[in-house]
Amino acid sequence: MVKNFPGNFLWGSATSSYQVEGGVENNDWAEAGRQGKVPVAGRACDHYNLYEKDFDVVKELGQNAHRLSIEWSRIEPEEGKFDEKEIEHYRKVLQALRDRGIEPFVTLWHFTLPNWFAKKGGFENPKAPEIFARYCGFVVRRLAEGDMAKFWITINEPMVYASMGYLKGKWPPFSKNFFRFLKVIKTLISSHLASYNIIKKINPELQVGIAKNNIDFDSTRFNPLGRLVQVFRSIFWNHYFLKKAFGHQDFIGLNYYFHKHFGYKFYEQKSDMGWVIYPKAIFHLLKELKKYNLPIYITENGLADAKDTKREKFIKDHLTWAYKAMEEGVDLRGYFYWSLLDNFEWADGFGPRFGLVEVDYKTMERKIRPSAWEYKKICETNSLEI
Ligand code: IFM
Repeated sequence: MVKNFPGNFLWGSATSSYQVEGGVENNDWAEAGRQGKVPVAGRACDHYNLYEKDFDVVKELGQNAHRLSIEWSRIEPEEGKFDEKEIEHYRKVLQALRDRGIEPFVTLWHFTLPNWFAKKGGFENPKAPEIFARYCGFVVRRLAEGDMAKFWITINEPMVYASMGYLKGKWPPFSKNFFRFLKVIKTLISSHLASYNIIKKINPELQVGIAKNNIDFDSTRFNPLGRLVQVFRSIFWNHYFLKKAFGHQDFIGLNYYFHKHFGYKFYEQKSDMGWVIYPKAIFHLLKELKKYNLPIYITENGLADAKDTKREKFIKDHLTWAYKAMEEGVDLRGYFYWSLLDNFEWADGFGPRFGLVEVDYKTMERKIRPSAWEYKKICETNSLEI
């Protein structure tokens, strides 16, 4: 059976600056790395220098869109001082995508804080929304001109950031404090609102959204307590931020990785990181997002699979369920596999292999994995044969 996607559907893959660029020294992750609290990204994939070659690969793989992020600590290395040289770098990066006919999705903030901002309390600082919006305004004013980039994501996975950094204590600033966690969520919401307003003021035509990591909180229908708990979890984790941002989003970016069942359930399929593989969840989550009445892009979906034995089926199964959601009225407009390249997986370092493209971190050589050629067939034919 062939499933044909709409003609203008966007097919791509995603990365983020600190995870792939290399040479980033001036942010909180690099600092925590120097202190031995987290692994060090160091040269990462050297994408800062090799981006043209990497975009040749994106093109070769038949993708018509690409999601990347801007490293705030490069653009604003000191408070209020903006580095034109780095803006020029990202202008070239976006131009390189345009030259290849690839639509950029630009994330303004993907987890890493410039050191000066971290020292000021980061997103706990009540002035953070103003500070963040000033940075976003600067970048967008410089980079959105002449149709260079139409799609902008202000914040990547706010709940994951708040939870890993302020509740679980695994990421900078390594706090385990529920009140700080709530405070950061609140400030991230205000930061999104402030940056949305500034971007729309610069150019109302630009499409601005958030990349939201939503979890499929499941339970059997025979467990009323389980169901209730899962509904509350979903209201808080999946919808609180989106509801607060209501009226200040032109699209929703869905990052899907997690399905959580209330109580024990055996799952046969897991990724190299032990994450359950449960493609139907993407259908549940997309259907849940329908009520916002906004276009949706799957801005991340992927797995760590070093041997590349599960990735092809993973992509096809998730797309099959995403397609079903579209058949049921969900306005889904694009899919970005995470990730284009193997990269720095935060506290897990370089172990997990998420890439469509394998990276040899010693030689920086790239090798396209077999599953990427299968994904290419989908991207190029704009259809999925199952
Ligand atoms: O690598 C991360 C990315 O930075 C944010 N979303 C989830 C990915 C896999 O853990």
